Amino acid sequence: MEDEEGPEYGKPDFVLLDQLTMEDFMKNLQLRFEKGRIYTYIGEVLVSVNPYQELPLYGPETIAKYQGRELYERPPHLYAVANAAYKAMKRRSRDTCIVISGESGAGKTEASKYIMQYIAAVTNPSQRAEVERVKDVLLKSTCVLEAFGNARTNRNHNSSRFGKYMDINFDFKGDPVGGHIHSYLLEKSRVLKQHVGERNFHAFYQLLRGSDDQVLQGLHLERNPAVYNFTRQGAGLNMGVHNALDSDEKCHQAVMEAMRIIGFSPKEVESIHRILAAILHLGNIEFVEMEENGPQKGGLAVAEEALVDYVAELTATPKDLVLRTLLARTVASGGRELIEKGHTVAEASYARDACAKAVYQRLFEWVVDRINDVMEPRGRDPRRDGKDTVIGVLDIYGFEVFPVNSFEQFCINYCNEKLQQLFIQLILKQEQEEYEREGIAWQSIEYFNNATIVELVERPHRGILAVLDEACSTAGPITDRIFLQTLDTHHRHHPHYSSRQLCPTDKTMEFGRDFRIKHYAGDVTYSVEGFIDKNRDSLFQDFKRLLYNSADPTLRSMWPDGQQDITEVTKRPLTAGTLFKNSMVALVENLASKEPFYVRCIKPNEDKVAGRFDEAHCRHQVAYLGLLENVRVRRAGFASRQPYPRFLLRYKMTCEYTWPNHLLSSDREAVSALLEQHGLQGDVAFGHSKLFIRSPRTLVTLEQSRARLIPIIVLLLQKAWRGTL
Ligand code: AOV
Ligand code: MG
Repeated sequence: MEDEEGPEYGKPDFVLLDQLTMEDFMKNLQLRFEKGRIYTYIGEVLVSVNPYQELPLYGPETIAKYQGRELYERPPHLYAVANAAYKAMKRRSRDTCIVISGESGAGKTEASKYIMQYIAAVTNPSQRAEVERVKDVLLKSTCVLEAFGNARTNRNHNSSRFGKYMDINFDFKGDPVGGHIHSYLLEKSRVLKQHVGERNFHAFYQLLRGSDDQVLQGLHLERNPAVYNFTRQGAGLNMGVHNALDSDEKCHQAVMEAMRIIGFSPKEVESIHRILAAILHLGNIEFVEMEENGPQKGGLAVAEEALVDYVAELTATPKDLVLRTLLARTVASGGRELIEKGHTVAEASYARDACAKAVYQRLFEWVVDRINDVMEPRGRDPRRDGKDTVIGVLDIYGFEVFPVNSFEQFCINYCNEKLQQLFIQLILKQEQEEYEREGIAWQSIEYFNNATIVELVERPHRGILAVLDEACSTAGPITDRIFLQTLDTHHRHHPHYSSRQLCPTDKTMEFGRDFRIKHYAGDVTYSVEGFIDKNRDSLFQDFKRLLYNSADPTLRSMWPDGQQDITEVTKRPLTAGTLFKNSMVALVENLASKEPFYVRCIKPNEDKVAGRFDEAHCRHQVAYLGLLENVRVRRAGFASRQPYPRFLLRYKMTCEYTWPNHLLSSDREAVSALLEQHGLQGDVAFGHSKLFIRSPRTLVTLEQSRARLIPIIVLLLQKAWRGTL
């Protein structure tokens, strides 16, 4: 591999560095980046630096170069990792997963797309129609999900505002036969409000800028996003996405086409557009208090009734009901008696916003479900077809810090802590524990374990999420401020927690508003404003019932819980934080049950500038990602380990003492004899139950030897079978 590129391109694997210091690591990373070599290995882990420019790295000829090869045969590339995960799955019929991590804008989503592109390109050589259909849906789903789940932020013009884990199912031939997407906590507060320089979800601007005049007229929309409260902040901004589809208009066309290919019906697409339009109109509705001695006796009214007409028309619900739902709520007063309680202006505005967020969230989830329906493996019978195997691809929102960070950043950063914890468990900890268990001589390596930060967030009773839940379940006016005080009491001695109350001299935090977590990737100050409300995430039942009664079957299907009568809605639903925590725990369990491959993405500079390598910025990421420790563990350790019987099963034909069966006293002896015959015994260590192989070269040698012999063995077996031997 090194020879193929020459030393002027640096070391393709950090394990090969002559000396392992941060300086050497950074020099190699920078040298390679500047020569357009954005990928480098640490063993099987791929380190990737975002080039912020199109590089000629992803054509069909490159795909062909990696197809079917071993990881170490070619220069480092995402395709090699995709191929390795694919081969490992096929070879051992084991589920694998590719975990892509790195901070916001580091290139995770782009990486996940290249991985999918690779898998699509190398599968289904026989062009089976059903497999082609599944591949089309897999590829096109990204475009649709990005429209509804991505937005321009100050850290990334195409930032994923939801987490995505996608399983691809393969049949025994290794062809994709289906898939499933899990989405995690969409940042729905963005529907209402965006920071300066940011935008709402792409879908809104695509609809406004990309639709025909006639379509817009039907939706009562004006083309200019500055007309709507929800898109006003980002109205002057374009998508700013760095790809060929750099405008909302072009993206709109692409999304429409993708939806058609996936199988959204024209009626469904129309419903989607109507829902988006209804949200925009809803955002412009304002409330006014009527005069005390006027005809309405101090009641509430909407400032512009036409907007209510539009919302009613677009959601296919009765206008008077929409109006009533906006102005009042139904409450059960003792027993089963229902009374209508009028809102104040503040309550009505709050309810309107909660409704807009919820409608968008349900729309997003419905789109995901719809894609899942289409990708559901069809007509599969495990008895006839064997069990499907799976490759999971995880592309989640990256660690992020904004000038003001809220509940959403808290969840996103907690998610990144969980993934870092998984990396530590699988790559740093288990590796060392296994050496110990197997009695392999080993010098232990220090690393920072972020388990304590994960605990701070998710520990039962005292963890931040538990304290928040308690605040949410307390009756009466509990405030965000009181929540903060409780946190302070519980965590005043925690090394990763602080607040202004606990550090009165630290002027970078505000009294009664901020707390700070020292995350593995850096310090983040969170403002508690809105934490309780966002965690509670409640919506008046009246809205649910209204939308459930819509005459539009698509919209109606998004609100099954609208069926319930208000008197039946007694059970407190799980909070947003707890739901998120549960989904993270399940995700990590799922990933840990699969054979993992890692892509560690690095953002080269804060300004999204092509080719600029900001050393300090990159060094910080290398440090917190634990990459140096990763190399150390890898260097002192072994590239591969295999239980003796499995090793023999695969390679016994390469040695006369082990083929077809060995007569030695143990499998371990047999493995030793085999390696000796190949002259490879110097590169391995013998554990109690497993063989540890130091360099990947050894595996390549064995694989090549096996590949040479297989055709001969097949021939011999065929002859024996025909009785001609
Ligand atoms: P992210 O997924 O890691 O951030 P993206 O994958 O969206 O980051 O990458 C951000 C931008 O960097 C893309 O829109 C491209 O312009 C550019 N980019 C990334 N990878 C490449 C590549 N291999 N070649 C060329 N340009 C690239 V976030 O979703 O914000 O965490 O929540
Ligand atoms: Mg992303």
